[in-house]
Amino acid sequence: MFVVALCLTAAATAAHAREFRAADTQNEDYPTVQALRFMGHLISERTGGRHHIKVFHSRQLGEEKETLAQTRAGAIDLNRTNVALIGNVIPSMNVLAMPFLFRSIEHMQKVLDGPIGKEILDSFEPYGFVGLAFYDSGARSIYNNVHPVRSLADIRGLRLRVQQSELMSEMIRSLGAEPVELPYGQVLTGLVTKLIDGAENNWPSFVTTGHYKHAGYYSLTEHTMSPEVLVMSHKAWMMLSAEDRKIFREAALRSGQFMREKWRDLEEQSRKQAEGAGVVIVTDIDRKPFEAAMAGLYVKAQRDPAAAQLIERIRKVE
Ligand code: GTR
Repeated sequence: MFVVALCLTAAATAAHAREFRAADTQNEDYPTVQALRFMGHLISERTGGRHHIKVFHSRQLGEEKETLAQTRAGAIDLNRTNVALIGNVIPSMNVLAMPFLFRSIEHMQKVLDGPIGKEILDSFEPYGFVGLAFYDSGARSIYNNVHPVRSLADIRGLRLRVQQSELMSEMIRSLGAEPVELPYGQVLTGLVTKLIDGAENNWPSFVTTGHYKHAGYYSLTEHTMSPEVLVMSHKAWMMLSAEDRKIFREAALRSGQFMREKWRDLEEQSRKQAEGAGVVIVTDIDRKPFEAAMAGLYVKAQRDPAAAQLIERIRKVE
């Protein structure tokens, strides 16, 4: 009887041992990818080797729009994307990408590390996802290869690549530029072939992709601080025991802390690299007209009472 019970337990454990596939668009050494690996080590360790995470970086599983659809369907287990992409599906994610919402990186971290961040992560299940953690992503700024951008007049008419996100398109359109939605992996070719005049992103993405070699003007517009988010497919989550879910959640949160230090270093290093390569960095920008031009986005977003409330709560965090 005892032997039978033991065998059954072993069989059940083996049946639940799994390799989880994680998608990330960034390159092998990018902080988000390192964080996913770190999380995988923690999980293997804490489950006694039962569970593993295999990280597919550099868009090996596809671009964010597609991998999100696959994660939702359960074909990919874990996915690290920018909130602007998942915002097409989950409205609260678009709130986090709103222009000039966060006053500073510290403000953003306080919101995401606190009760608001937790509530947001806990609200994904109706959409087929489970929210595990936020990762830092700094601020996004506009870069181009035509001329230095200091004012709205300089932006007018530029063809700027944006993520495949309606909100990001609207943001750039409201500044008077022409948004071109392209997947991340096509931006470099877009710059080289002059399909686009520029794009917008944080320092590490601008540099690790090589965009800085083809867009010599980087203007610190810092128009959005859309963070990164790590989600798990609801289907994969349902296969985990209560104990394993706790392990996954804890490992994800620790990976967020681990990532922060790597992020800060890379941000600084990337800026220096761009500067060293001769990129003109425009810092003297009056952001007030930018904010005013984008105000309509708030009017639209606040028509949804849940979004309006979330925006207000975020603004109130000191
Ligand atoms: C990066 C982000 C990626 C991707 C990319 C983009 O900052 O880390 O997940 O969204 O921007 O612009 O496509």
